[in-house]
Amino acid sequence: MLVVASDAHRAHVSLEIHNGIMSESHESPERADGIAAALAVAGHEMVVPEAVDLDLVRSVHTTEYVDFLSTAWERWSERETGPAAMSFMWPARGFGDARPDDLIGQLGYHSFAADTTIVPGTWEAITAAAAIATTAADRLLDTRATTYGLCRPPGHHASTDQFGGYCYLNNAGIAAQRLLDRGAQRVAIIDVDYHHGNGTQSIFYDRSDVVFVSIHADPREEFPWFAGHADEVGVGPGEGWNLNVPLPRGADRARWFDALDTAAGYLDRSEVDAIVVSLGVDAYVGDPLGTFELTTDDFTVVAQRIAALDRPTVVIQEGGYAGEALGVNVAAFLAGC
Ligand code: OKS
Ligand code: ZN
Repeated sequence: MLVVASDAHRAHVSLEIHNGIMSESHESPERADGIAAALAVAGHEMVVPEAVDLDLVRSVHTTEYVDFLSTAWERWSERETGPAAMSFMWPARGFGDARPDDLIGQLGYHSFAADTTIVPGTWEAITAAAAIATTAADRLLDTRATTYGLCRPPGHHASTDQFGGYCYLNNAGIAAQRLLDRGAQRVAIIDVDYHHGNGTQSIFYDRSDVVFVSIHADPREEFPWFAGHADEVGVGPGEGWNLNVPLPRGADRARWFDALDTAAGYLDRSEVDAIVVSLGVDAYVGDPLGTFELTTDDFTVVAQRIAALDRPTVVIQEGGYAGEALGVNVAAFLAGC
């Protein structure tokens, strides 16, 4: 399978507040390097992406947000000495939605969590990840064969104008928009990451041309806590085009595969002509951020079930943090495509 990847992600070494301590993010450069190494061993063809298409990025995100991301580190470094740009206040319930002029206020306005910071290499990495998603979509359309975009940082938590959950630009959303721009009538994004893809959901919530389907840990007991419930079905023209299948923390393999049947059945009925897979592999039994129990071999079966939908498919990397097993699990998934 064609794998689109870049080394540009390495410059992005972010911090997160975890267990009350500021430390290096779980979302590390070793993740993508480990996946690339495992995919090279498996014999996949690797190519670098074309230059990023910022007009495409701006059709998924607001111009204000993209401009903010492109300048945030420089603005931070001119006045702050901390190693990573982040806010310490977010517009929670009861506050207004006016965008502040000040940098710290804008960092709060454009984010939703204390797990995601902006560092010197962030812009380079996130634009490379968006380019990877775009090139993976383009090569799919050129060849009709499934492609994989090794995006890092991930994207499914990023909305039109907010970063968080280690995500800044919504790579899967950018791939889906590219498929639409090149002729697809309706695209499905199936998100199998352990965490709900709140950003992807929100970007396409009022649209019927992108169907979002997600299997994830129930937000009543897991990040991102404020989105991902089963009653979130879309609004306006998007009503009925969003399906969440939340599972309790610790759900076993049988329950997970039942959820996949539900998701796949819904997709098959949705008349989509292309599929984007948001491939988080943090539903793995050994993942430090997950509580599900999928095995390495299960990821091959998941891919086979999605491949049986028989639509042109592009696979975009999201989460997964299980050290050496991360790359092995991604390779297992690609083996089933
Ligand atoms: C605790 C970790 C917060 C969860 C971030 C989830 C990132 C992810 N500091 N999303 O799919 O994998
Ligand atoms: Zn995740």
